Amino acid sequence: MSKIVEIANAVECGKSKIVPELVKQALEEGIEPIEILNKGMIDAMAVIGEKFKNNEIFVPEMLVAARAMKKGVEVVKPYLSDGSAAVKGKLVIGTVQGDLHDIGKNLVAMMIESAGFEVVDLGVDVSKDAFVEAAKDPSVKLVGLSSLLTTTMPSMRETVEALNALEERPNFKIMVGGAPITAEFAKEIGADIYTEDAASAASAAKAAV
Ligand code: B1M
Repeated sequence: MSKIVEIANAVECGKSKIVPELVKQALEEGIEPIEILNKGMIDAMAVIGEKFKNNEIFVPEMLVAARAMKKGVEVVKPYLSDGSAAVKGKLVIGTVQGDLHDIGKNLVAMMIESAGFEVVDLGVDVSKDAFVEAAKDPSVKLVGLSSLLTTTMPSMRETVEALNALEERPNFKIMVGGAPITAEFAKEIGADIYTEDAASAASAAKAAV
């Protein structure tokens, strides 16, 4: 069995203690860090999502898989930096109100940080007002909103509306993403940038400032 398959299986089974060790071994074998992340961990979470949708697993299993992935990401994180040392600006990021999913948001924050940004992570279930307060800081160049639930898309819309009404709006760009978000939705709600995944979020962030 390849190391990538071993990692994916361990993430799917929620083996938090084993995943970091397997990730270390994969790195020692010379497997590209981005492949470990994409094929070993992100793809495993997609499988988990399908199983949940089909009622093959339930919330506790999703939770343990998520924890296992987080442990693996901690190991691979230092290897994902693109070497951009200079601070390009500040990113404020969070998952919108009502939504507790943070793995994707954390990956986006991590990749943008690796691309040379200072990151202020507001966490999950972030209110419109908290985003607005954070965006008033004149050094903020990007505000990132993540939503994983169709039911929290209205929350993203309201937050973007509030950010668009700010006097400081010319200082920053608004980036949105998450599984149910599309480029059309981003445009409709008045966000500047939509990206599908963490790697393209980092490229778009660099291009935006
Ligand atoms: Co939940 N969940 N979940 N969940 N969960 C989904 C999202 C779901 C699609 C599963 C399914 O039904 N197939 C479904 C949503 C359905 C819908 O809305 N249409 C769902 C549901 C229903 C729920 C609950 C309602 C379940 C319940 O309680 N009955 C509940 C809601 C809780 C809440 O938020 N209020 C819930 C709870 C949970 C857990 C807490 C158990 C756990 C989250 C743990 C955590 O995040 N700490 C969890 C998990 C793990 C998932 C799945 C399985 C995996 C999500 C994930 O981490 N993916 C998910 C199924 C799936 O996505 N296939 C599911 C891996 C991650 C790397 O991808 O987050 O998409 P993703 O991020 C990507 C891109 O989307 C993008 O880049 C990231 C990296 O490449 N991206 C951005 C994300 N944010 C971005 C921001 C950007 C740019 C790009 O710019 C700022």
